[in-house]
Amino acid sequence: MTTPTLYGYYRSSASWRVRIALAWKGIEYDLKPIDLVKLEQKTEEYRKLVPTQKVPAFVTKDGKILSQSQAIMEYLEEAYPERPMFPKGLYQKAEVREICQIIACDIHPIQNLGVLIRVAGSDLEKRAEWARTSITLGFKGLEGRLEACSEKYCVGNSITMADFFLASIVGNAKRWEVDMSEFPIITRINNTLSTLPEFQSADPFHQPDCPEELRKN
Ligand SMILES: N[C@@H](CCC(=O)N[C@@H](CS)C(=O)NCC(=O)O)C(=O)O
Repeated sequence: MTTPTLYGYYRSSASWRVRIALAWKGIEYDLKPIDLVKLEQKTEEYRKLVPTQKVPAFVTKDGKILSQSQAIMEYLEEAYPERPMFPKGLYQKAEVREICQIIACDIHPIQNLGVLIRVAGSDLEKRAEWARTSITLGFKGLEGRLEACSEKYCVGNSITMADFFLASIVGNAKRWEVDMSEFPIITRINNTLSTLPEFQSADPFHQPDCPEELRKN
């Protein structure tokens, strides 16, 4: 048994949600930063480890590797049952997965770095416009869904995995200057989450691989 390892990048929202889960569960881990801007995910060495060449990836305490943030988090849920990330009810559990997938499958992929480069090349303004529009369209559906299932948090009154996905995608929305005034429920839940220590410590600007000039104390 060894200390688990997270391969991630400070600004990657998929890595961010796994960091929140690790903090939530109180799991100690080693961080191996993969600098996406320097294309370290494209090296042969990383490809051998993670054939999809994306972050996050997680090496378990018994040395097994996993990629895909939701798969990693569901593994953590079963391997470390303290502080559950799912509610007990069958329907509520499915709602948590539904919110996670709205974010991970419908919103996140169309605004990630690989897509921005393909649609806009090095034109930073065009990249920002694409990301902003994609997140805005996705948030319309997310806001509508949350109207039905949210209370204090995304699903009811307990923190769940859905909140980890929400906090990280709102981080991207802020980065691309999405007008959040259209999304009062998303904003309210995110404001509550951002006061909690597990969310603060997982924030991109508190990570060791965050450049000095962006780092928060
Ligand atoms: N569905 C994956 C998404 C992984 C993903 O898109 N990661 C991005 C960073 S957030 C990445 O590694 N991008 C590098 C690239 O596209 O070259 C997950 O949830 O883990």
